[in-house]
Amino acid sequence: MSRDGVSFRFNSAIARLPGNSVVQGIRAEDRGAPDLSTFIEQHRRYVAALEVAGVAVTVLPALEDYPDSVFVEDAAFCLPQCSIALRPGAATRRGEAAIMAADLMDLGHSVAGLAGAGCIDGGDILLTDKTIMIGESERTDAAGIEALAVLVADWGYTVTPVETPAGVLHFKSDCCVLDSDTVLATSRLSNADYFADFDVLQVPAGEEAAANAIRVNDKVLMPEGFPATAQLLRHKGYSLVELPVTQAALLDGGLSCMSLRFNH
Ligand code: CIR
Repeated sequence: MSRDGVSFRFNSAIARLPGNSVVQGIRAEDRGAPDLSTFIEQHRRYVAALEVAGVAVTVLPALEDYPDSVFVEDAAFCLPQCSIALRPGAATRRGEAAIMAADLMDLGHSVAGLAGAGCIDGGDILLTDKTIMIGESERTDAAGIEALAVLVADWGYTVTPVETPAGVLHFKSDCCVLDSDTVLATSRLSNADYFADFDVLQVPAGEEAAANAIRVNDKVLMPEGFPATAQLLRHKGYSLVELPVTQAALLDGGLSCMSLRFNH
């Protein structure tokens, strides 16, 4: 079933400020710790860009016990019908889900939990207008994918299990929705046949990190510093907002990870 716009038309979002502990965030390769004041400024610009795109953003306070909690997307998954508390695959992040579930309930969401003991990071969930693609990864396992598939079936959504490429943190590190029929993806994913039902714009070689972008209403928010990808998207008619995300990138994070976006 196609649900036009469910994957990119939003009126609300939740973000969380980075705290002092963000310097201890998980990273695959240590290229230095983020600088907190620069991170806060980049986060402020990110929230402002969401607002300009037409989204009311709730910014939650920092959680010092959870260094990676600025990456709110990994703790929950929001659909118009219900929000789902996830089970992040990294042990140091597991407790973020219960805190986010309580925050979502405070904001009036009904929140369901995953049955069983499977894990899912929200970064592996690509909501499209056709299906929900979920990448199995080092953080997301088959049991977690199945548990989420059972929950969302109640609202008529299908789940398509896929593989997050080896060495890539999350499925959405490498792709994003641009509209109901179009995705932006790196060659690692566009060659994998996952997007047979979509038109695929391939991220130019050397600019793979540009795939962690987000379509929000009539804007595409993308990381700055990727001119070939920006030119490709502009040529296709997308209205871009380029944002600095150097501090999140030091922790393998990007634009999609720093908000939960939904219609409420
Ligand atoms: C982590 O390794 O969990 C964080 N340092 C980065 C999480 C980024 N989240 C995302 O891509 N959805």
